[in-house]
Amino acid sequence: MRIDIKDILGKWKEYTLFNDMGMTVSVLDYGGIITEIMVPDRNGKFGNVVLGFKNYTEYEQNHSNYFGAIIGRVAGRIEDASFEINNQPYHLEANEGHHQLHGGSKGFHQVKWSVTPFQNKKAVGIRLDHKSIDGEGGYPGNIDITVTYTLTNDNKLTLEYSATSDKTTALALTNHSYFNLNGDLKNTVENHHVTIDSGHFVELNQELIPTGRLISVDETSFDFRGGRLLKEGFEDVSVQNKIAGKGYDHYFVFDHHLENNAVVQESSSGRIMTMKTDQPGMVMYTSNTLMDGLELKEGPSRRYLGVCLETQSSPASLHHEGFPSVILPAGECYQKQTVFTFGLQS
Ligand code: FUC
Repeated sequence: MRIDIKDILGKWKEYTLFNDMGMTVSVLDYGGIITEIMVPDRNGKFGNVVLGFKNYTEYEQNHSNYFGAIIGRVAGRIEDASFEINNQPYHLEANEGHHQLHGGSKGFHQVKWSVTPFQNKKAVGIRLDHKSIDGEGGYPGNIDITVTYTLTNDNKLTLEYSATSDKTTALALTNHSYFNLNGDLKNTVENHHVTIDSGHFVELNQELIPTGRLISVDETSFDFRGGRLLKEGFEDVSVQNKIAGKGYDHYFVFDHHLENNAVVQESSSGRIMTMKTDQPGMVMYTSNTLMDGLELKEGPSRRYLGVCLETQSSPASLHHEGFPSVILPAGECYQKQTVFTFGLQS
């Protein structure tokens, strides 16, 4: 195992983690962005399984896709860019209509994190630290945040998030990697077979804001408990698939009935990715609104090119009862982890 460090544009660093199986994970200090993950297909040929820009300047200039980045303070959409804690109102920057998306325009995806690489017998990784100041972007509390990326020889990539705030605040961190198990963007994710341990998802209105209702996945294209191809949702005529731009952009609440919270499989390459987390749910976004023609590492972007599994609590909890809370009480430790394991179909 080892870590390579590359200078990027004279202002950032890219850390590439290598395990003994040949798997690599590359991460920028800017945004904590995962720029590349190389894993083998069933013939032992390595390919990149995440979307990333060809030119690094694009990460700064074109951040509305949040490729691979750490998202915060609150991932997802906050209705009317405001919320209350103990009757105290907080007003945030509205960066999508009158709502806030993914922490606003100066969210954690735009921060240069301070990075400490580490290596021991079992693992190689980096620790990213950032301090967000009380009142920043309208959010209360000085928060110290640490995100750790760890790679082990069983092809597991573990993302750990920890934080503490000196005031009660809202916090929901996630990573916004777009996975494509074909490798090197050979195809869209329409033939990705996905299993999700979830019997309910959050209903969205036309502005993609949660209505406050949880819908049962029974008899819908949102029932991934037995596995299904993503294209079934791309082609489905249901209102919820259409609202999301003909696909998925919804929060799924986990049932904890299955071994993994999610499994993604792609049969032509034979690649499988399993995901396990202690988060209560995730947004699955299938790049329904990804624009054409961005210059990515292996070719131009297009719709449905990646699938994001954004493990997190739900910002809907700020305005409605019955959703996993994003409130972090003062002095308490926020501690979450998500593990992505890469393997091959048997
Ligand atoms: C996801 C979605 C949004 C948005 C963004 C790029 O997290 O929830 O709709 O398009 O990513």
